[in-house]
Amino acid sequence: MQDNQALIVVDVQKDFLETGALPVKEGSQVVPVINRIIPKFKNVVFTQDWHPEGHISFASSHPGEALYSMIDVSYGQQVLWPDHCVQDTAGAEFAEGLNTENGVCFVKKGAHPNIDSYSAFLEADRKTKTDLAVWLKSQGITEVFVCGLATDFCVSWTALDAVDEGFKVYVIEDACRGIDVNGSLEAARAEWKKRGIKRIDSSEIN
Ligand code: VGL
Ligand code: ZN
Repeated sequence: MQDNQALIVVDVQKDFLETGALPVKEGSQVVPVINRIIPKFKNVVFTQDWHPEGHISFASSHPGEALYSMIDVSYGQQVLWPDHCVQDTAGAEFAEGLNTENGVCFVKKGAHPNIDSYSAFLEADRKTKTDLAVWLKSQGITEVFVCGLATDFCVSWTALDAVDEGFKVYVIEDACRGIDVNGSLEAARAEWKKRGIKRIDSSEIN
């Protein structure tokens, strides 16, 4: 790959693997695929979902509301998840075997108690920015390749916000796995198409 291209590895954390608190089907299968493409990039960014206890996105913070149901919050609708990726717990650690050694940038997101953050660029209030776009631009990056967990939430929101930041965006589909609640996977793909995001296979990266 070229120097203007970065890989963004989204939330490949223990809690999103098959045995985790918020299991993504076949989640662990992305690890060898991602490890294979990491060495092809000079710039690799790793993100981590990083919630405080009692986070607004946890169903346990809303007694009487069902897991995976949707509630209205100040910034719109919020899916209620099982407690996951609590800061400094084992579940928030990177998946076993993921090669994070040569990462050049590490982004923790969702740390605000009252705002969720699927995207590595922008929190769910759609106002609070992380430093990621500024950092990528300072490195001369113009194209980003997004992979990780989960396709239809953090990968998709990160990819869409990358378009808004002016990057050319690719989603490496075989290096992602989705959750798929209420048609979220189809909806994400439709949105990518509208916004010019290309879906590619890891074999196309050389
Ligand atoms: C994610 C749901 C809740 C993700 C994070 O990484 O896709 N999904 N928090
Ligand atoms: Zn989360």
